Amino acid sequence: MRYLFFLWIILASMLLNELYAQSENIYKINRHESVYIPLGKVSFADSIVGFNIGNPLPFKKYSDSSQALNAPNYTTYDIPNYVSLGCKGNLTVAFTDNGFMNLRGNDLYIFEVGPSKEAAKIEISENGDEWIFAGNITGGKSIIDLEDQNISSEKVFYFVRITDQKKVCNSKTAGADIDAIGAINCVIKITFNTEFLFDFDKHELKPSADIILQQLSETIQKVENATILIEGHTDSDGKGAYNLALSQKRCLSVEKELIFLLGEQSTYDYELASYGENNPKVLNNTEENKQLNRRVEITILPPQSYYRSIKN
Ligand SMILES: [Ca+2]
Ligand SMILES: [Ca+2]
Ligand SMILES: [Ca+2]
Repeated sequence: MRYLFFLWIILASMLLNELYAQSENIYKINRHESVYIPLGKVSFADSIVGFNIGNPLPFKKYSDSSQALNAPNYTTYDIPNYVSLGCKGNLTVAFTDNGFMNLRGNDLYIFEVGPSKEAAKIEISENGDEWIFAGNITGGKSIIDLEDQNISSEKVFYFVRITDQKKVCNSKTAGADIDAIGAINCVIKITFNTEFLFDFDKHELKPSADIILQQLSETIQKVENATILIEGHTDSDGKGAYNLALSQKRCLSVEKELIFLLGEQSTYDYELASYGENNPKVLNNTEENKQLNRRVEITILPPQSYYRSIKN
């Protein structure tokens, strides 16, 4: 019986730890609801690319587009911690210290605030030029799952465009009211040419790799809990099986060094994927292209505990 009691204490404290870890990154939507953004404050839009204010206009005090950046800070309707787009207006934002992907579950959360929920169209882009329809927010639904539009789960997106759908045009905050734009499936993806990390045909990190991985570990430490995905690729020179083994060993070397730099006790999950020459970025037909294909890709994404906690 006593053992059962202790077991219960251990389980309860594990549960509390898990809840505590999550509470850091919970953002209020309204008085009763909140949304969990797994990688926290890095996940929000960082800069304004363009703002075409709609017509009729909102009152001037509600038309500062920079209010849509960073973590949500809406308090009340009267305090303009948000931007009103105006009727049919559109706002384009960039993510500069993170991107987002179509991974499991919901991918974006649009913090549309105020008394009326105004419909808006959401589009996304990798480069700010080519746009893909990502869904609509309407009637209090502010969540976007890119899976609904069959959007590739390989691509990283860095831009969001929000266009008001002319639902509420006559209030002092005409158009959709945007407090913040958050990436639920936030990622930080960095690609290294293998030459910076390894000598030709070797899998031991070269001394000059230290500073690169040190900087990488500082970037990783901006988020408390995350999965670190390490993917290794080679060009097509040499035998396929040999290249696969080489990229595997290189991934292990990077993982080992990151564990050393971040500390064995840290809360990061590691995932390794080695492709050898099987997943080239470009055709292996020139020396320059081969160099582009020899790469290690590091993706920081939400922790495995988050994906275990969501249903779909
Ligand atoms: Ca950001
Ligand atoms: Ca998704
Ligand atoms: Ca805001």
